[in-house]
Amino acid sequence: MMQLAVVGAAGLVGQSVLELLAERQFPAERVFAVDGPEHEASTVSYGNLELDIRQLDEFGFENVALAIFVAGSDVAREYVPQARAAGVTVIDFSDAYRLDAEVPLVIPSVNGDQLAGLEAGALVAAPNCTVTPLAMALRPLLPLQPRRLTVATYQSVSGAGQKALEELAEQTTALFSQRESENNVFAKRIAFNVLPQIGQLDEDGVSEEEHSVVNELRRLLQQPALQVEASCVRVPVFFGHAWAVSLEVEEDIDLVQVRNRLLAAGLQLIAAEQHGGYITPMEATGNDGVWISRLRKTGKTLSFWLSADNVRVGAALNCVLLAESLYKAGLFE
Ligand code: 11C
Repeated sequence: MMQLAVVGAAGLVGQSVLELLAERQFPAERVFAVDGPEHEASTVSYGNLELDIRQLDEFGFENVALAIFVAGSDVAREYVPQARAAGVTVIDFSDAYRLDAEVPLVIPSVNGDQLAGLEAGALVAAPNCTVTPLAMALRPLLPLQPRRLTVATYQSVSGAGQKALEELAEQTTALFSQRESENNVFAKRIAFNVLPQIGQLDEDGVSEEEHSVVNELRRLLQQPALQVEASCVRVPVFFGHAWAVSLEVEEDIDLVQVRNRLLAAGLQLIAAEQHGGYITPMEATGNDGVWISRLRKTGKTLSFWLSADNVRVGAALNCVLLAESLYKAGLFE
């Protein structure tokens, strides 16, 4: 039996990680909830228990075998090395280590082989929540020999954290009450609007989120030459991301075979006659599905609509699946 820490436990992803650990009965003897001082909550739910939130700068990592970091890249850069120095195995959901050649970037169902041979004290990076469901949907399509991916994302505000949820709620209420409201998290009003920028733009006008999609996908799919055109957009939706995907491939596309491949990989494939023909972010929220709808082809281009719960499936579940994989590999015995 082992002990584990969730760092960033008070945040949206942290709470979801704790919920999933309890739901899936992760075999931990004890779970510590850890976070920085900026959160007001003093406890957080873990199954039927309320865990006290421990201060990160006072936490003794030597007490745990595994730490799941869901606290952003600044915290990861400062505290992941400290945890590893204490012999702790770390799963980090931030962009601090995702492109580090020394650190595997892993989704178990996509490239779980990258976990082979890891030992206690290892660091594993978990991809961006905009990348994980997309990589899961694309992985079964690799035999078609993808040449070029064009993807537009429709990202809910929960991807930007609790304060972003509050900003959308406040702006929406203010508009109905004919009150002024402020833009703090987002550069422009998000309520009843869409914003075509997530993260800073580089000198070529490409956003951080778009770079994340390109670089992490290439790494996860082991397709370093795949051409990827990503346009990442924030939409006024609280939970659930969506993607409009077009994949140009070398091989002829047989839609029956494609459907079979997607189903065999565990994806939720919606036919035209089911659920009104497509699954929206609202319907994808609160469950573990990676939902593919409106599958169609034009010549050698396969297109579909993808939806998933960004907090649960895009972020927290992959961290918990990684923890389960490492546990099964015997890292904590
Ligand atoms: C969003 N996917 O939806 C982004 C958040 O893990 O690098 C990106 C944070 C990350 O806003």
